[in-house]
Amino acid sequence: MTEFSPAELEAGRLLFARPWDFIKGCVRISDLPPADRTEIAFAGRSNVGKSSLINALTGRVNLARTSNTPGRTQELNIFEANDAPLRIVDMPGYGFAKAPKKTVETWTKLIHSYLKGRPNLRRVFVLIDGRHGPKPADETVMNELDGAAVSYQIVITKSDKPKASELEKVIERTQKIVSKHGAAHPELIITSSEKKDGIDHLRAVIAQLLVT
Ligand SMILES: Nc1nc2c(ncn2[C@@H]2O[C@H](COP(=O)(O)OP(=O)(O)OP(=O)(O)O)[C@@H](O)[C@H]2O)c(=O)[nH]1
Ligand SMILES: [Mg+2]
Repeated sequence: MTEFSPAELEAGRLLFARPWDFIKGCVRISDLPPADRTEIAFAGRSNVGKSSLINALTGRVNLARTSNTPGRTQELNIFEANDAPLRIVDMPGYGFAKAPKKTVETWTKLIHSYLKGRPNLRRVFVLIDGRHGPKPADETVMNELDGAAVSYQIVITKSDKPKASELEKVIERTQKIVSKHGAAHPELIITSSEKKDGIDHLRAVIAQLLVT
C-alpha cells in the first residue's frame, strides 16, 4: 500500500475525528439527501464487514449496525458529521442474504440505481473478504461500475482471519482481477476492523479524495 506522509495520515485522522451520526436509512432513491457533498459508499457481499469498517473508521462501536446474520443492512444508511465535507453510505450486501427473495430483489435494484446514478459519488469501496477473495457477485458489481464509469477501489476485509500465506494468495488473485477492470483503482487496501489494521491508511485515502 502507498506510504502516506504524517501530514496525510493526520488529515485522515482529523476527517474522522468528528461526531459522526446516523442520519437516515433510504429505501428508495428519492429518500436520499441532496447531492450537496462528496459521498463515498461501502459495497460488498452480505457479511463481508461493511458496517464494521464504518464503525472502525469513525471510531464508534455501534454507529452502523453489524450482525452475524448476512443481510443485516437493508437500506442505504447515511452517515454525516457536522461540518464534514463528506457523507458515508453503508449499503445492503449483495449475494447471499438471509432475507426474503422479494426484499433482496428490491434492495438489489436500489443498490444498482444508486451506484449508477449518484452524481456526487466520489468513490465506491468494494469490500472483499480476506478469507475468500472475489466471488462472481463481486465481479458482476465491478463490471457494472466499469460500465457506469464509477471510480472504485477494493478493500480486503477480515485480514486477521486467514493465515498469512492464505491472505497473500487472496491478495494476488484479487490484484489480477483488479488489473482487468478499467474503473478500479490499482491499489488494494488491506484491513481488519477487528484489529484496526489498515484503518489509518483508509482514512488517509478518503481524506485525499476530498483534495484531489
Ligand atoms: N474477525 C473479523 N470479523 C469481522 C471483521 N469485520 C467484520 N467482522 C464480523 O463479520 C460479521 C459481519 O460484519 P458486518 O459489518 O455486519 O457485515 P456487513 O457487510 O455490514 O453485512 P450486511 O449488512 O449483512 O451486508 C460480524 O460478525 C462482524 O463482527 C474483521 O475485521 N475481523
Ligand atoms: Mg451491514
